[in-house]
Amino acid sequence: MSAVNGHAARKTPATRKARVLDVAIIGAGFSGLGTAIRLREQGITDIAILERGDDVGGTWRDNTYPGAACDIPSNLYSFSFAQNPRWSRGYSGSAEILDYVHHLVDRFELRPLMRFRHNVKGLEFDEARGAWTISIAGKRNVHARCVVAAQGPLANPSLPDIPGIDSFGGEVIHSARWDNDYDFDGKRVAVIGTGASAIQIVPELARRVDFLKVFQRTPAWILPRLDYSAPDWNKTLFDKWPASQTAVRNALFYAHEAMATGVIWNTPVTRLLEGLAKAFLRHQVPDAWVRRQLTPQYRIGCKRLLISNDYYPALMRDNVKLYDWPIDKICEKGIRSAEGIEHQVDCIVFATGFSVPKAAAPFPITGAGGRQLDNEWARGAAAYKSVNVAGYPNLFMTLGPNAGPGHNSALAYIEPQIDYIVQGIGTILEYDLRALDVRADAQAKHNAELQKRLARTNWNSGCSSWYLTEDGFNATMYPGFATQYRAQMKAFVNADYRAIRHNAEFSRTVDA
Ligand code: N01
Repeated sequence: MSAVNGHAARKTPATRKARVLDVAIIGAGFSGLGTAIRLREQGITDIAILERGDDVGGTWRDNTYPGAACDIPSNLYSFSFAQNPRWSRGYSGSAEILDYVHHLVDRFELRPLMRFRHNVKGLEFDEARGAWTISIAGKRNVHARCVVAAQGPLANPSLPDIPGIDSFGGEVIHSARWDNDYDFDGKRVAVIGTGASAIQIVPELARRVDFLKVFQRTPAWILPRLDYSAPDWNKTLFDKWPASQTAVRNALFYAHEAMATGVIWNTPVTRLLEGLAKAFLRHQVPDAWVRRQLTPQYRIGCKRLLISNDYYPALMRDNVKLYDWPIDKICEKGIRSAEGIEHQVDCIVFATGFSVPKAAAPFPITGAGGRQLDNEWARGAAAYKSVNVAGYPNLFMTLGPNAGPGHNSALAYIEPQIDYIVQGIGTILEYDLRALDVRADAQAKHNAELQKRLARTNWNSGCSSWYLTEDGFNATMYPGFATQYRAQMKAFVNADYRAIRHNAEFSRTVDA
C-alpha cells in the first residue's frame, strides 16, 4: 500500500453506469398505459413507465370526489383494442373506469414496467448520445433513447388567485384531491366554480350538508345526460358478440361527431343546441331569477358543454343557494362577496380546474442546443400534430398542444396519437437513429393552418376558458372532427422530419 502524507491513498471509485432504456413513458394513465401496450405489440419491450403516484389511473385515480363520472358514454370510453362489455351504466363512475384501467394492467401484464413514486422533474436531451436524461425527485436519473410525455394536461389542480385564500380557518378541499375522510354531514359548505367537476359534486353534497352555497363566476351551457343502468342481457350480448358493442360504439362515435357541427363551429346546429339547453333549463328551474343567473351570455361550445340531470334540481333545493356576485376575498370564517356579505362556512370546495401547460412546459425540458421548451412556449404551446416539437428530438407527447376534444371521447384522440408515436419510436429504433426531429418549417406550417381554422371556431368566439392563454391563443383544442384528427395521424410523413444516424455503435450504458 502506498502512502501519501501519511495516509493510505484511496482508490478512485469506478464510475457507476446506468442503463439507457429504449423508451421511458411518463405517466400511467390511459395514454401511458396504452402506449406501452401498443409498443410491446410491435416488439418494443425495453420500456419503463415513470409514475409519480403509487397507482395507475391518472385522472381517474386522482378524481375521487363524490359523483365523479365520465361525461362521455362508457362504450366510447375504452380502447378499441380492449373494449369492456361489462360497463354498468351509460355513463360510468370514476371507480368503474379505474377498475377498467386496472384490468388493462393485468390483461397486458404491465406491472413489471411500472416505476411508482417516480416524479419527473425535468428532461434534458444529450445530442451527442441521442438519449434523454430524466431527472426524478429524490431518485437517480433515468436515461432513455425515446421519451413519451403522457402525464396528461389535467394533472395539476389549480387554486384560484383569490385574496386571503390562506387565511381560511376551516377545511379546504380541491375537487381533484378529495378528502374522503372529511365528514360533510350537517356542515356548512361553499363550492367555488361551476364547471364539469362542480356540477357533479354539487348534487352529491347537497344531499348531505346542512347548507351549500355555490359560487358561480360564469354559468355553463348544460344538456341532459342520457344515462341508464345497463341490463345484464346487454352485457352478455357485448361479451358474446363483440361486434355488437363495436356497432354501438361506432354509432355513438358518429353521433358525437355530428355534435361537432354545432359545438365547434357557429352553425344552425349551434342555435338548435342553445334552444335545447334553454328549454332544459326552463324545465328544471321554475324560478325565473335563478334561470337568469344560469343563462350563459356566450355561444354554446365556447366553454366545455356540460351534461347533467341533477345539477339544476340540486340548486333548487331549500338548503342550496347559487351566488353570482364576484368573490371579494376569503377570510378566516368564509367567503366575502363583492356586495359585502360574509358567508361563514365550515368547508370550501375548490372546483376550480387545473393548471394546464398551455403557455409553459409541464416541467423543464431542455432540447437540442440547450433550448428550453418553457421559453419557446411562453406565448402559447405549439407542436407538430400535437405529438412532436421541433428541436426536441425523440420526444413524443400524448394530449399535447391542440389535441383536445370538445365533442368526442378523449380516447378517440389518444389512440391515433399512440399509433403515431409507435411509428416514430419504431423508426428511431429500427434505423438506429441518434435523433428524429420534426422540421421547424413543417411545424410552423402545421400551426399556421391550425390557428387559421381555430379562429373560426366557437372556442375563439370571445369567452374566457381554460382552452385559451391570457392573450386568447388557443393552445389546447383541435379544430375539426375526431375523424379528421385520426386521418392526419395515419401517415408518419418522413419528409417532415430530420433523421440523424449514430456515428458509432450506440452505447447502452451511460455514466450515472
Ligand atoms: O374545471 P373548469 P373542472 N373565482 O376549469 C371557476 C375535465 N373534466 O375541474 O368559468 C371564481 O372547467 C371557473 O369559472 P369561469 C373536462 O375536460 C371532465 O370543472 O372561469 N370561480 C369554472 O366555473 C373539463 O373541462 C369530467 O368563470 C373561479 C370553474 O371554476 C376539465 O376537466 C369531469 C375562479 C373551473 O372549471 C376541467 O373541469 C370533470 C375564481 N377565481 C372534469 N377560478 C368528465 O366527466 C376558476 N373559477 C370526463
